[in-house]
Amino acid sequence: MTSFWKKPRLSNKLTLTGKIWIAADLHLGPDNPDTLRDFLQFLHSAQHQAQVLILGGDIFNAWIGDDQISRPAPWLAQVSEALRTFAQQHPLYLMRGNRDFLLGDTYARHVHATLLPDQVILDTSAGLILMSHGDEYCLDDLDYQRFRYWVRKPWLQKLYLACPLSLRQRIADSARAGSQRGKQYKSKEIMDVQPAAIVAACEAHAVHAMVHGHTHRPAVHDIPGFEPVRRWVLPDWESDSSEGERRGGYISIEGARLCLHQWGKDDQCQTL
Ligand code: LP5
Ligand code: MN
Repeated sequence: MTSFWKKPRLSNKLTLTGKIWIAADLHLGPDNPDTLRDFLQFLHSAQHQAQVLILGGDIFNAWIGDDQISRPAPWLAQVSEALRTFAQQHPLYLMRGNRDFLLGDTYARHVHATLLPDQVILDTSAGLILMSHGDEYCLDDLDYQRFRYWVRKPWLQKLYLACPLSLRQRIADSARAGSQRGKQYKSKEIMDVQPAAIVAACEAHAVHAMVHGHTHRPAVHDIPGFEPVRRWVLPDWESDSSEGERRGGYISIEGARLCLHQWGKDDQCQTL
């Protein structure tokens, strides 16, 4: 199905060769050492089994500025070192999410990675795929879209980044707490992507496959009425839960096939 949409508009195209691994929503930070351990193991496997790695946003639980790297906390030093080791052998791409939208070129350069724009077309052996973190399509979550609108303002970011790191951390902690409180009162539907927004984005870019994270609802989703369009949704990672549940996984692209791999579940593989 190469001509489902009429007019291709390919911007931000990234041509990739070899086996690609994509993960998102790692939410790494000082409070989840087991997730960090699993991620470091994943990076080690990726180094041997993949040729390209893309981290699709919310790599960090709350990114308060690239200047953290001048005196990194031990957990961050470990992550950066592991990313750099991977990037010395293979291309590494980082995308921003809603918790690490302040990730910048300085950090990307620090780990020898390339920072991606919020939407990118992956030109892969399996075909063209639109990739994004996913939050921008949650258009029914008005409360979140308002938050997003403001925190993406360059003047507000500049103001925030001019504050001392300790104050930035306190603001980030309170934003995280506010987010967690607020989510208790929102329905799953409101926090999901809006199908019409996905269809419009795929149409604008003339693709019929999308990979995103953010919703923490990993699956290969069809969009009723727009069957050629499919959303491949990445899982979030969590290995520190007190209930002992361990979540995580990634999407691989090899040859003509995409596979969704989730810890403890069967792989789901399809061609586009
Ligand atoms: O992230 P998650 O899964 O919990 O929920 C998201 C939406 N929430 C967010 C907020 C982030 O988690 C907070 C990230 C902190 C980053 C560092 C702070 C930098 C501040 C920089 C200022 C320039 O994205 C949540 C969605 C959910 O996904 C599902 O889609 O519903 O949306 C909200 O909860 C919106 C709320 O309105 C957020 C309110 C936070 C309170 C604001 C406090 C102070 C902010 C100060 C700004 C200067
Ligand atoms: Mn997210």
